[in-house]
Amino acid sequence: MRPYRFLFTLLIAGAGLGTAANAQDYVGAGMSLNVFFSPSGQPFRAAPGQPYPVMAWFAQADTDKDGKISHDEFVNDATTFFNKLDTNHDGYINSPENSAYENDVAPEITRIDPRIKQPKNYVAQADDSGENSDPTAGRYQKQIVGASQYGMIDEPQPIRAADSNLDFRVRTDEWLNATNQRFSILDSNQDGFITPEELLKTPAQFASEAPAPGGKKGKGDKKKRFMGN
Ligand SMILES: [Ca+2]
Ligand SMILES: [Ca+2]
Ligand SMILES: [Ca+2]
Repeated sequence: MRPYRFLFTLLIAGAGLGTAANAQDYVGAGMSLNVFFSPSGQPFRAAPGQPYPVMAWFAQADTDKDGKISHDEFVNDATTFFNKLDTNHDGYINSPENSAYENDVAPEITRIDPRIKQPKNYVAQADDSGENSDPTAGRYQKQIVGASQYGMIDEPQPIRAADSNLDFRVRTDEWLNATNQRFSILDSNQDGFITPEELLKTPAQFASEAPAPGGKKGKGDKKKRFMGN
């Protein structure tokens, strides 16, 4: 898969995502604002005020506990998640299985996190046809939506992003290709391992660490408002 094709897939994968939400919408629906999405799109949630749960994913993937994620460990982690989503075990994530991912496994991706500062001039995500995706020809920045809000890689919908032949289902080899690309992006020094130092902060992680907007109400108020405690 050539890089530009991958990027095109990422762009259209964002279609349909992104409903503005209040922080209250997350409460009681099994969702959390303190959430990290693994590179495969698996959500890791933590209670408000707890450390950002990126290391929960890291610990899960680092099965030999040597403090770094090897390529094999990364692929195994991605494969385990694929098999979890492939509920009928036919080797594909089909449309109903993808819908189950969006609605039940990772409902956070259908909301827009109110804490995340969006680009001032953003262009809407592409529609399902993939046509007219950016009438501004790249002059405006893309909105941060879907899993991109909680992930280290800008992929609004990591399952559909892997659907490189655009037939609305993800085969195991497509998933492996996407997984290998993701590993390459994250292993920034290309030594074959992802170390804690190579982890990138997610937009939600930045937002949760940012000072309160306007600075008038102070940090405590922001925490109260957005973290629900
Ligand atoms: Ca390891
Ligand atoms: Ca299936
Ligand atoms: Ca590395």
